[in-house]
Amino acid sequence: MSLVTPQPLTFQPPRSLAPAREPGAWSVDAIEALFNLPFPELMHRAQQVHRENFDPCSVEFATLLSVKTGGCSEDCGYCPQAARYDTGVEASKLMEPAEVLLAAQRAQAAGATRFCMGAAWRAPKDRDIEKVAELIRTVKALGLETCATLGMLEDGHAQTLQDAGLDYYNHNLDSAPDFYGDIITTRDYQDRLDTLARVRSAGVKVCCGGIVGMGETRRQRAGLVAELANLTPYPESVPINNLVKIEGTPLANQADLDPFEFVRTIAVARITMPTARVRLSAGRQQMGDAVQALCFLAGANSIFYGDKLLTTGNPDIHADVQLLERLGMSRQR
Ligand code: SAM
Ligand code: DTB
Ligand code: SF4
Repeated sequence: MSLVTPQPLTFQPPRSLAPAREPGAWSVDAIEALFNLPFPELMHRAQQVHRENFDPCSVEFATLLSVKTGGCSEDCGYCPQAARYDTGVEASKLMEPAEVLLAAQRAQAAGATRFCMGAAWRAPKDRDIEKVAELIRTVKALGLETCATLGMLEDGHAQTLQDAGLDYYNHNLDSAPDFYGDIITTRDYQDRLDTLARVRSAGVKVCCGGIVGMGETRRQRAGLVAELANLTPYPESVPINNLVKIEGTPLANQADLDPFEFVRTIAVARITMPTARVRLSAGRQQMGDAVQALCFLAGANSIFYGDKLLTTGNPDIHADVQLLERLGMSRQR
């Protein structure tokens, strides 16, 4: 019989093994080289970086709510909310604070720690910002972390949102600069970078990622990650979405991405943005438990939690809780 009493496993991050990198230091070549690594090698590197910076068994739960749905003037080729595509999504007005409060209370009771409000706007108007600021105050008062995604922001908008208690602003680069124009023509890459700069300078944390599986090449996936990793500083939160194919949009019949390529994208995001929350975002419902588990091994440590994303489905909350239990993982508190 052993005389040694087993100690409970507690997480202690080792001292950093990752070399410090200058801002802007990631070339597309270097990131493509990571993508090209043998899968076990890539996963090993991603796990090393993950463990240096996070408890690898803990996952953040963020709940989404579409506070203003559909009727959007933009032409984003993936989006169910663009008015110009016949997707069956009905346009609605901005929700009232009381409705949002109920949804946020439900999310919190179910275990979410972050609440993200999305609006299908190209860019909010001044009066929209005032109304969303009220929604942010309402959610923040519950003790939840707040996030909003409202489209492009003008000078002053981010500051008003920050004053109301906004913790994060989500605005995605979506794809590599040299693929972007195949997907969206009504606003350009620089517009997005300008909004991200306004968010940063108002002291709101940046949530910025993209979508894979839109027909881009591996090099273009590397190009997207390079843009994200070279933001100075890189985003605190990085949502990696797998395209959800929507009937009526130009990308409705896009071929499926190899799931291992999606996992590789997560791993490369983790290695290049070591302290970011890398969120396994849209596309989980179509993914299966085993691929999701690989994403956690690759360094994903956040999910959208709740039966709905903005307009499309997401795994049932009980299934998510069970998945983490089966993996011996837990939600971040
Ligand atoms: N209208 C605002 C904007 O475009 O910034 C905010 C909401 S928009 C729906 C937020 C993000 O959702 C998009 O940038 C895109 O990355 C993601 N998204 C939208 N439709 C998607 C789809 N079908 N599959 C995967 N991700 C999607
Ligand atoms: C992000 O990167 N993905 C979320 C959130 N940020 C706003 C949105 C996913 C939307 C998927 C399609 C839909 O449900 O309408
Ligand atoms: Fe509009 Fe945003 Fe959808 Fe583009 S992604 S069509 S801006 S709601």
